[in-house]
Order: sequence, then C-alpha cells, then structure tokens
Amino acid sequence: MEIELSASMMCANYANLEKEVSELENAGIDAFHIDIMDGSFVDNFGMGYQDMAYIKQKTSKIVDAHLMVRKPYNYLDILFKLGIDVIYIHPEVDPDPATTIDKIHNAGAIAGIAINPGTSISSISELLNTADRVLVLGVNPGHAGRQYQDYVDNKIETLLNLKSKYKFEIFLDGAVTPDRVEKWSKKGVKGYILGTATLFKKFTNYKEIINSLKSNNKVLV
Ligand code: S6P
Ligand code: MG
Repeated sequence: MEIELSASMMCANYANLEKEVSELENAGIDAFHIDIMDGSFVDNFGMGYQDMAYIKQKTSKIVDAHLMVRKPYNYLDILFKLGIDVIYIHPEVDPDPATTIDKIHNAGAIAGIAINPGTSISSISELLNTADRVLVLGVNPGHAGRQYQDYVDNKIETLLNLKSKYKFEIFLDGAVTPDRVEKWSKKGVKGYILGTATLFKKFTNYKEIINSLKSNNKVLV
C-alpha cells in the first residue's frame, strides 16, 4: 500500500516558510497539514488564515486543515474559499457533525473526523458511514512533542477492522515515529502526520527521512 505523508507545518521553521514548503515538496512530501486551534477546545493557538493561504498558494500538493475548534462549521466557508483539500473536524465539539461533513462534501472537499485519545469509536460509529477519513490522535491535542498514549493502539486496530466495510482511510496524528509508520503501514493505515517525532526533529534531511519512510520504513531516528 502506498502511504501518504503529511508535514505538520506548525512544527516547521517559521523563519523561512517558503524554503520549508519548497524543500518538503522537493523531498517528496505528499501533503501539508495545518493545525487550526481556537484556544478553547485546546489550550493553544495554531496556524492562521494567512499561513494557510500562503502555503496553499506555494504548493500544488494536498493541503489539509485539522480544526481543533468548537463549532467547526463556523470556519468552513473561509476554508472553501482557500480551496483547502481535506478538512478534519472533531465531532466531540460539533452538535451536528453529519451536516458539517455534508457541507464539506458539497464544497468538493474531502471530509475527515479527528478523534482524541479519549474519544471512543462507539461515539462516532454512525459518522463512519459518511467520513472519508478518520484522523486518529495519538496524543492529547493542542501541542507538538506530546507523549503517545499507548491505549490508542486498540482504537487503531478496531478502525482497521471497520475500514473496508465503511470505506474510509485511517490517518495518524501525534508522536508519529518511524517505528509507528513501519508498524501501522503493514496493517493498512494509509496516512501519517509528521511533526517533531520524525520530520522536524533536526530540521534537515527531509528527503532522506521521506525516502526511508516510503521505501522500507526503516527506523531512522
Ligand atoms: C497536535 C496536532 C498535531 C501536531 C503534531 C506534531 O495537536 O494536531 O498535528 O502538530 O502532533 O507532531 P509531533 O510529532 O510533535 O507529535
Ligand atoms: Mg493535527
């Protein structure tokens, strides 16, 4: 299975965002991941409209937005205007996530549901009928460099058993190490959001890291 690697741009070197985008593209990254936060659902502020607009304009690769915000439907129009390709919402903080997913589909974008470590599969099971992707958070959301929650492994296994029936792909976000890419890609997890645990560990050698993850997923760091 061809895996999809997305760079978590919150972890990139902001001193030279243009260089970061072009180096990552040249290195073979598949997508750019933008974390949007509201300082309420999570205790942080991520990236903003200008960052998204800038990255979207600099790349022809997929740009995905991870909305760690309450009432995510309030933010959709601005994302549609920018042509964001994939939009992840947290159903925990959306009173009607199915309608939000419909709205994303009607705008021609890919709809994903993001689930925190503490969110159970049973609480989102109906949404699996309609979402294209499930973004499994391996860490509690809001910050880079957080500790992986081992109990999330069970949830990934459960989702792997459901993905053919409901036709969705699984993506992992948070503490995605080379070991985890190797382990889960063998089992059928499609996508990986790479932050400080892999891609931005040393701010260098993007090509080497991406090649290694894509070829045989050898442990690098
Ligand atoms: C976390 C956020 C992520 C982080 C990513 C950073 O709330 O959704 O996308 O940017 O987790 O990766 P790492 O490897 O530092 O955990
Ligand atoms: Mg994220």
